[in-house]
Amino acid sequence: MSQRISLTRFLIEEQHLGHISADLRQLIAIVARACTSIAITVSKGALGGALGDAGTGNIQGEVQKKLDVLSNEILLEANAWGGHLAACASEEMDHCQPVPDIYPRGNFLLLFDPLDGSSNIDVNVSVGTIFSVLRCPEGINAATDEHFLQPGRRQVAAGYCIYGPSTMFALTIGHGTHAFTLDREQGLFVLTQRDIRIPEDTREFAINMSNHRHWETPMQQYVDDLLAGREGPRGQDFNMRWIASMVADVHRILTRGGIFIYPWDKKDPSKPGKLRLMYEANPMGMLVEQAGGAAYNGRERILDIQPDQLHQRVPVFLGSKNEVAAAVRYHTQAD
Ligand code: P6P
Repeated sequence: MSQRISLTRFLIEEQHLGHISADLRQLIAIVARACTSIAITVSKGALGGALGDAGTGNIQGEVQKKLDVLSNEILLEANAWGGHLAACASEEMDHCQPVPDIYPRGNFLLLFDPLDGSSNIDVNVSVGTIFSVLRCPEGINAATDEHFLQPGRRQVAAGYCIYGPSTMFALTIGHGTHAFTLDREQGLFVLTQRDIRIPEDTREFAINMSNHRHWETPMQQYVDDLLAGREGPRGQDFNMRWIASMVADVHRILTRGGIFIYPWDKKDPSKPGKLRLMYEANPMGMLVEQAGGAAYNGRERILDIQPDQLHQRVPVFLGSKNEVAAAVRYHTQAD
């Protein structure tokens, strides 16, 4: 059997290559361990007593699931005492949370969606944790929301953990995108995909078609041309997938290519999109770009967007770079 490389060994080798510092290595290892705890809790399902609603809501106005709250607490507790972090920000918290005064603080900012797709939890569909790491600005000890407002190209690491038939941890530290599979018997992640490459072309798109009538015209035209298949302007047939769990849809795209789209729609014109920039679009955008794909908001590169709010939303087009370019062309030509 070829030599198994654990996440621990992978991170130490990346540190020896000068790709990451000891503190960032520790941060990623702690996040991965927290995800293992979440995986164990999620996999218990109804037997874990943590299904259903928490009876609370988050800043997005969304009902929180018990597992949303529990996953958030697991990540906060795991990252509090290590001395590698200045503050955390989460979809489940209105504002960022500095590391408690009783613990040493470090130079990184951690953002996460602790359990993305949690509406799928109660129907036993794959969900996941998404995380993003930024540097804390020099000289800042008590970070506030404004210190998190950095464009996605400033991320030093990004990843997700997908809780599916197997539990997998996808990671980039700016030198490719890699995936690890959880060996539950040994309680460690093992490298199973090094240097993932997304095919540049695809015949598979992922979108929630029920919103078609609410989209901008170029968005409708782009999808209508996909549906027209080989008789239409694209000259080939396309397949569709929509899991309604971003981590699962993105994992499929990292694994076999495709394009994932959550565009702006006029259901609520005040919202620029459904997905959140800082802890969904940015980390997924870095993972996809590092695997040779592209991530746009329909017109500009997601990682170049200068955030002005911690929980701001953004339209998302990501995946096989030639298909993302095609979708963007429909929008820029319409402009
Ligand atoms: P819809 C899950 O709630 C989520 O934030 C993403 O994981 C997913 O891609 C999207 O929303 C699904 O949205 O409108 O299809 O339910």
